[in-house]
This record gives sequence, structure tokens and C-alpha cells, in this order.
Amino acid sequence: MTAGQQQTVFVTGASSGFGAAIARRFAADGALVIATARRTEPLATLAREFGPNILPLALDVRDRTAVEQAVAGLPTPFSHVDVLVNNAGLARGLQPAQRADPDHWQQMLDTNCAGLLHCTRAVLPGMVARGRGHLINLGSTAGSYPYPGANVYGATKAFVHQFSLNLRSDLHGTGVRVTCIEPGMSGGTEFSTVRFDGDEATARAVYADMQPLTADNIAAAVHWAVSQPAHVNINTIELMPVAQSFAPFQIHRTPTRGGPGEVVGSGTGGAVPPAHPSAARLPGRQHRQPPESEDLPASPH
Ligand code: NDP
Ligand code: 8X3
Repeated sequence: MTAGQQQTVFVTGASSGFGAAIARRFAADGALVIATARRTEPLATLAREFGPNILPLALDVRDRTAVEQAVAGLPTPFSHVDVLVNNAGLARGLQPAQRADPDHWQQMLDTNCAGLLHCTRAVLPGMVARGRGHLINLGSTAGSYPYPGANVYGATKAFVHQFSLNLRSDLHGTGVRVTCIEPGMSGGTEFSTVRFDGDEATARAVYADMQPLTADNIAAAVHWAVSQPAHVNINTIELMPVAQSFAPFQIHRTPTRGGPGEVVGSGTGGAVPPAHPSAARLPGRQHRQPPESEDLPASPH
């Protein structure tokens, strides 16, 4: 975009969390925003807040035909999408793979991977034809760093990361930019409530006694990437709260009688066991400061 031109920004999952904050950030900047999600009431609230610069649109990204029709039927002045923010996504459950609900897995694959593909494929031809555009994909640190129970969720975000890089290859010479935004723990959204099936107490416990990233932090990162000069492509932005960092590999040790050759553990990073077994089913369990000489509060998982 050249300076001063009004951008058209298509945001998926704009009914809450990052998507709502991203829609607000761009609308506040004077952009035209197509705000989409399955729930329409929060989108209507956005439209009331910003007036005709927001187009609320009910859309389930899993429905390829609906996505194609929505993009093809965008009314003037929203019809030429400059920025697609592929934000709609979710985690369901935190069970180990052997106990996870296959329906949860399917929903994550359908939303985080297939839904993102449907939206991308629908807007890309227009962007390429116009010789400009920007795809913003919401990945996650969970796509790069494993944690117990992240199994399919993390894998969908690894998909988003690699698809973003592969898009850059395909779009070589078209002027279309691609950025993958990869946040760590972020609070104030519905992410954990959805993951834990509406269990608010468990969702709140994820962020207890630490300061997570906020949806506004993510919106600022997206806005910054989009605001770079047209010749600059930000490939990836990985951001985490200061309170979250990395921990050693976990090592499963099997007590032995000490016979020769019975190596029970290896690796230089594995000397420290997880903070507390009871916390092992919460993501980022290592980052909470335990009370003095106290274990972490027991997790319901
Ligand atoms: P929220 O649950 O607050 O927002 C998710 C959004 O996705 C909602 O607006 C929801 O709207 C929408 N959505 C879910 N399923 C569909 C669907 N089938 N079709 C259309 N929209 C859908 O979570 P966050 O804002 O925290 O997360 C946003 C994105 O960021 C997700 O992709 C998530 O994986 C990722 N992320 C989140 C992090 C976090 O810690 N919170 C960290 C890293 C990445 P509706 O239900 O109305 O359809
Ligand atoms: C969301 C961040 O750490 O809960 O993608 O997986 S985390």
C-alpha cells in the first residue's frame, strides 16, 4: 500500500480475543475492516463502535463454499482485500494423545489448518492480480516448542508456520507479503475457556500469578508488520511474555539395580524434573513462581 491509501483488512475470528483487537487496531487507523466469525453479536458491537468502516460477516472458516462465496460477494468498498488476517483458531483439550478426543483433533485440523487454507485460497488470486497484499497467519510458539497435551494443537501451528514460509516461495515476484505471528501465552481472550470446554476456573488458572501477553500486544505486532514499507517482508514474529521461557527436556528415569550398561537417562538438559507433577497438564507450567517452599497449586488436570 502507498501511504495515505485506505486499506481493506479481512479478519477471521474477530468476535473475541486477538481478532477483535486486530479489527479495532486497523479500524482505529481508518482502515475498512471485514470482521468475520461464527458469532454475529460481537461483530455487530464492533460495527456499532466504528460505524460503516466495519463490515460484520458471519462466517465459519471450515466451510469452504461459504468462504468462497463470502469473498466473491464482498460489497464495494470492501471488495479488494489488502490484508487477510488468518486468526480464527482454537485449541481443544489438553489430554495426552492416547486419551485425547478425536473430535477435538478434527475440529482443530478443520479450523486451524483447513479454514486458514480456504480463506487464503479465496483472497490470493485478487491480491496477485493487483500486485499487492499481505497475508497474516496466526501461528503460535506451540508450533515450535512442544509441551505435554499440545499434540495436535501444536502440530496445526507448525503447519501454519511452514505454510507461511512456503507461500513466500509461491508468491515470489507477486508483491504479496506473508507474515506468521507466533505468540506465546496470551490472556484476556477466550482461548483457554474454549480449550477447557467452558471451565472458567481451569482457564483462569493457566494465567495465575503471571502476566501474559494481551490481545493488544498481538494487534500491535500485526499492525507493525503490515505498516512496513512495501519492499519489506516480516517473515515471522515470535513473541512471549517475559514470565514465560524455556525449560530442560523431561527425562523419564527408571530405577535400576545398577547393573552395567543400564543407562537410565541421558542428555545434558534433563537434570531438572518438571516443577511439579500436578502441574504437568497446564501449558507453560514452569513459569509460575511457586509460593515460598510450596508446591504449585494442584492442577485439575
Ligand atoms: P479466542 O478464543 O478469543 O478467539 C478465537 C476466535 O476464532 C473467535 O473469534 C472465534 O469466533 C473464532 N473461531 C473459532 N472457530 C471458528 C470457525 N470455525 N470459523 C470462524 N471463526 C472461528 O482466542 P485467541 O484470540 O486467543 O486466539 C486467536 C488465534 O491466536 C487462534 O488461532 C489461536 O490459536 C492463536 N493463538 C492464541 C494464543 C493465546 O495464548 N491466546 C497464543 C498463540 C496463538 P466464533 O467462536 O465466534 O466463531
Ligand atoms: C497458544 C499458546 O502456549 O497455550 O497458542 O499453546 S499456548
